[in-house]
Amino acid sequence: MHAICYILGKLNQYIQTMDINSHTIDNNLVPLHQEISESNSFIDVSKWLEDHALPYMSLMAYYKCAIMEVETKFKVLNENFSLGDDCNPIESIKTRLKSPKSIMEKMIRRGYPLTVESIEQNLFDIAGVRVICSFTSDIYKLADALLKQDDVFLLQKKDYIQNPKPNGYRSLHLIISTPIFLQSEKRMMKVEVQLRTIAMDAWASLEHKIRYKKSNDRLSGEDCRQLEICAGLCSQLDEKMEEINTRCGR
Ligand code: 0O2
Repeated sequence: MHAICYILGKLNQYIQTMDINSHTIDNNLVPLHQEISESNSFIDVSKWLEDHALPYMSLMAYYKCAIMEVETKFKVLNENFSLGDDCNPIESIKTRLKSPKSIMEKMIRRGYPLTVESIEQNLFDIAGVRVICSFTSDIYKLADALLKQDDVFLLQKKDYIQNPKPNGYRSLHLIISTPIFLQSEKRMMKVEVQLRTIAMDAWASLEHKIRYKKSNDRLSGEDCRQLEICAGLCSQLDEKMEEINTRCGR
């Protein structure tokens, strides 16, 4: 398993710097093949690459394309809304491709077979687009506008703003399916979209950092309670800002 993670990690590094043309993939594989051969002589590298690495690399490249498509959709909506309201609803957009380590961990945790097909079938959050909005109302306005588009299909919606997680986490999560157009095919790809306000994002980022630092050791009950209180304060901040903004006639 360690070897697979290592190789997938290396593959991901290569994907960051190349386009999805298959000829380019082949050329990029030559130095990669050498590097892996030297450090993992105990596996049949050529066969492994042929059977798993190329399909994995292609799949990750498709997810990268899907991220670009969805990010562009939000940038277009931001421009469009700013024409009407004279105010941009989006503060920033962050994107990420799930790392090979996280993919493997989730596949194992959920007991799915470790194949490329199974990764595509079972994981919905490989491509992630996080949209940080100014106000809570902007989140729903943007989500509605995105879901109205005729090439966006909603697969799953989790509204952690209306129903926050027990620890206080708030965000709107959408799993959508949307097409990418390749040289000779159209491919439907799943993308996880998370929409949050600045306050929700600040809380989630800091909570993630604190929890990550603890890693193997669980947070104490008191620390969990304090984090929940902070989430409540962020929620109040959002409500107040929304109120003021509405009063100011936006
Ligand atoms: P990353 O690197 O941010 O993507 P699972 O994915 O198995 O945990 P599920 O039901 O598929 O569970 O997804 P869920 O809980 O709807 O959303 C998962 C993602 O939402 C997480 O991704 C986080 O980004 C975010 N999230 C959910 N709950 C919390 C929370 O309590 N605190 C923070 N900071 N973020 C949260 P990943 O994969 O954990 O990481």
